[in-house]
Amino acid sequence: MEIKNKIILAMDLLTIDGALEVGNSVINYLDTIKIGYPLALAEGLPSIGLVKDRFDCKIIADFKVADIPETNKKIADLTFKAGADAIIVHGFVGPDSVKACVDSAEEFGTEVFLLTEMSHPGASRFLQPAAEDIAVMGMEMGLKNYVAPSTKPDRLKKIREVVGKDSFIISPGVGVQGGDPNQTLEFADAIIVGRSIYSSEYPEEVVKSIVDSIKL
Ligand code: 3DU
Repeated sequence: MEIKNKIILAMDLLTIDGALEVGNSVINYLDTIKIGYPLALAEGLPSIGLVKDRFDCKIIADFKVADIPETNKKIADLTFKAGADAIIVHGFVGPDSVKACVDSAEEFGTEVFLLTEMSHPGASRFLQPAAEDIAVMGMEMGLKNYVAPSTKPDRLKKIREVVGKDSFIISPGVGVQGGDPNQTLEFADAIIVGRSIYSSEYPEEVVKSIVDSIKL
């Protein structure tokens, strides 16, 4: 996926009006927006199409899909029907569950991002020990897109080693969670930033300063 300025906005606002307002002020600097449960549950699945149409941008649906294959397929189908260009899928549920989302993406001409490891401290208990194996599974399945944490550069580096230089890694946790843009981009292809941007009084200035600081 081509991502302008290597930055993805995590649009975790609870109103579509708020999302459109933030989007308006930053859209000159980015072309990819991540929509997850906060906005989709608050304003419904149509918020995906609304944001996409308003800003003519790509939407990554962060639904961290983690169910049995049959249910995963239904979730992915509905998400892509709503206009998402990509969906984030948990890897720990195993290859059959992930494949159900891949099958859906193939039908819609969209993409799957495989979530390997998460950025919060608690992820070290269960997900971290499995993360490299999850990445290996992704490679065995021929997947190209991965999600790995910016808050743990050593872990991000490990995941990059497993998936190789030709895979595409997007990395959440930059900003409020402590991840650094340039350190993250040593191993990731794009950073995901949420609160640092949308909670700021001046979202445009924040995005501009991140983009300026990134060594593209
Ligand atoms: O911490 P921020 O406000 O910049 O938002 C980070 C976003 O990325 C947010 O949507 C969160 O749900 C998502 N995310 C992680 O933060 C960490 C992960 O491992 C996976 C997704």
